[in-house]
Amino acid sequence: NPRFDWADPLLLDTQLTDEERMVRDTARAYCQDKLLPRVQDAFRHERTDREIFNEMGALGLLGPTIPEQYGGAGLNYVAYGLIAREIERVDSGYRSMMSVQSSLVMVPINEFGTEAQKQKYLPKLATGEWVGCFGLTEPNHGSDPGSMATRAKKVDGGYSLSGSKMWITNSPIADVFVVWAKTEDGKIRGFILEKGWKGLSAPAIHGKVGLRASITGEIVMDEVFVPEENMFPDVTGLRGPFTCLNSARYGIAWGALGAAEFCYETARQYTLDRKQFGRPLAANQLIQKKLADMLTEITLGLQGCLRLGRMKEEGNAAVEITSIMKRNSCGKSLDIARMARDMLGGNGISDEFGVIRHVVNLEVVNTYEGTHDVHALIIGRAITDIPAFAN
Ligand code: TGC
Ligand code: FAD
Repeated sequence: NPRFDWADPLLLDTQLTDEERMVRDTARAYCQDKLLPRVQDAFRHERTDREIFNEMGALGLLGPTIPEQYGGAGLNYVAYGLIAREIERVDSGYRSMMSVQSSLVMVPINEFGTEAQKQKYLPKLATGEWVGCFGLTEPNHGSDPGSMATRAKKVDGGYSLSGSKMWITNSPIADVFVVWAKTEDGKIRGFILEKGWKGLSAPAIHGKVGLRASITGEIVMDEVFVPEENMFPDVTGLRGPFTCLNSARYGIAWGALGAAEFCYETARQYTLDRKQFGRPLAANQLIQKKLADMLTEITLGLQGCLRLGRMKEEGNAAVEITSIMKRNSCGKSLDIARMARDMLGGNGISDEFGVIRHVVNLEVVNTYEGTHDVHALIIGRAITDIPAFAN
């Protein structure tokens, strides 16, 4: 009789190629050996370790899907997902740092950039010598980025950008800013800005309750001159930023389940070890039901992510499937983290056990890159052909 594996019931591991397993093992070793020991302190003191970009770059974890000729690792989507899962098993903030750099900065430069832009920016982003950020959200326009107020005015030799972006991961430490703005004809265009340019600043946002190991800020642009050669030449409209989001949302779908796995495994061990009423907590039916619910959702979710990764490789993944997976993984992982927090009793409140940190992180992950409800509306539109968020 086949034996049940409580950590991998559908034997996901056996569905991976040798290369994918090797990438996963490399990422896992780095995350467990180098990231895990510093996360509690980083989270407690709201400290982002810039060195992490160099470390990830040295291992090929930045821009994993970008071709090798531009410094990327040239890996497939499943490998990228496995990396996100391992990093987020430690902390969603560290995965944020990686996925913004990889999907939201390197992907658009690779997809929409000129040859000169690719050669200038991608290799240094891949090594972590440069940090990138992605500015779409504004103080007054989050779920509805099509209404953005940031403007790019045509001037001699380029564009003058004015406006502000809000809640931007990595912005206070960024060297490279991928910013989306409307030109005078009302079309959305993408621009690459560099740290130090006149009129550009990126103040940090402090006091976040979640994602404290990942720095977040604004991007403030006061007539920043951007030379013509720093605009993406051919992409217009929301297709530009959404192409980046398709990749990042896919990575988040894997990543959030990595956080859920940590919470489930922690709750399992804790309830096996801790005794109340003279026997392990895990001997109680209520506890076993919670563990069963957690493992069921994680297992089905991971299998869905793997299927989506394979579909992306085959080129037949409709974008709405990414909404299904991002929404499902984030919502379910948040439920699992909250349940695990409860099962740890008072200790669940302590940051020493890691679970409450995942709870507050996952509140953010469930909100950014399209909220849980906005993804429901994207899926609902695809089912009914009626957009519920627009007139
Ligand atoms: P809509 O009419 O739906 O589409 C406008 C144009 O965009 C195209 N499009 C897509 N293209 C590629 N991929 C997709 N997923 C696409 N979705 C739409 C579409 O075909 C159309 O093209 P065209 O040529 O016809 O103009 O636009 P809408 O304004 O009605 O959109 C509504 C909605 C809800 C779908 C959309 O605005 C949305 O997804 N809102 C959520 C916003 C969001 O996700 N923001 C993320 C900001 S970045 C971030 O959070 C980073 S955190 C990272 C970290 O730290 O890890
Ligand atoms: P709103 O759009 O104001 O939504 C508020 C509530 O209303 C939500 O519950 C939403 O689901 C609901 N809602 C909105 N519209 C509808 C509707 N039509 N029907 C029903 N309900 C609706 N953005 C970037 O561009 N780059 C980044 O790097 C980045 N990093 C981030 C890092 C952090 C830590 C955080 C918190 C956010 C980050 N964001 C980033 C922004 C993020 O993408 C937005 O916060 C998110 O898209 C939601 O937008 P909002 O906060 O304006 O909420």
